[in-house]
Amino acid sequence: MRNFTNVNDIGPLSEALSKARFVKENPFADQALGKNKTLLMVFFNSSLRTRLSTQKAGLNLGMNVIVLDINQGAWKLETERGVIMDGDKSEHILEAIPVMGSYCDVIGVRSFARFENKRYDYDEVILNQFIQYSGRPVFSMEAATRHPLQSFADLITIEEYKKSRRPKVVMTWAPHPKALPQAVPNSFAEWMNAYDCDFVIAQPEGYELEPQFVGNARVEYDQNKALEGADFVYAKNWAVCADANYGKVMNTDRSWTVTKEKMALTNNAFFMHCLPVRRNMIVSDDVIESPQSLVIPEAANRVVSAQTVLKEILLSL
Ligand code: AN0
Ligand code: CP
Repeated sequence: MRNFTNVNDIGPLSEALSKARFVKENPFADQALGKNKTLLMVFFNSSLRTRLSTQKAGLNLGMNVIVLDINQGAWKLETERGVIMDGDKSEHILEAIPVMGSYCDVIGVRSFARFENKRYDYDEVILNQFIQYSGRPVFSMEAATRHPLQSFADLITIEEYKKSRRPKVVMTWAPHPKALPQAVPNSFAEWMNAYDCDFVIAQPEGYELEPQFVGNARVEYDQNKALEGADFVYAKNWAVCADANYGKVMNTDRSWTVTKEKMALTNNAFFMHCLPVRRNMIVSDDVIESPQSLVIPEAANRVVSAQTVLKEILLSL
């Protein structure tokens, strides 16, 4: 594997899961693999988990790790070609990317949807520029349309906790005051479609995701009905995806918050969320604090997904 941007890059999920199990049980088995190899992590947006877990994954593999926060101390980057740069941007991304590539062996990039232009976001312009111009393997640390390291960690967690061969997994939209990208729900849907489970997406009218991500999921507009018999409840907010109101918040209906009453409709489901989460908007205190809440082990598995992916990339160098 050279680049890791979506579910197809990792190969068959059963094999990816057994590689992840090995990494989890033997975190320091591959210390020699990363010796004298440098991982550069580039952040255009904030992060807690991705930053720490990916750094830890690189260290476990014996890599040197450097981190750049573009918006804190780096030059402001122009990303459009052909622009007369007489504004506040001091450097063009077309020089910055190959320069960054010259300082490392592998690059991770976090670059969220900007919600200015749907085509620009859904074409993954920034991530693809890194792939095209860095000369290095590139992996996504959440790009405009997907968050594959998160989805892989989610899958590892579901595999670890599932009680039946083919669990019912319900991804439910939940309210949030600010517009959030579709990357996490798109990506989770993409991975669940590739996995053997009964996958349902619960959402209000107007919050449809792009068909390429919905895949074979059952879309349900009645959250209570969707939750019936669920084994896993995966909550997430996302902003409107449709062209007309792209990136807008059209609904903050708190009846979609995941509460104890909602969880009572399920098959004693586990609760999942990628974090960060706003309590009592997305999920009530009692649900996220309950024994059924997997948010902490789910976040811990981010080291495992990142290390499994980095290991595959290092093996391909
Ligand atoms: C981001 C999102 O929803 O995509 C990152 C989640 C991992 N969340 C926020 O910006 C709050
Ligand atoms: N889940 C996740 O990616 O968290 P951060 O935004 O803190 O990295």
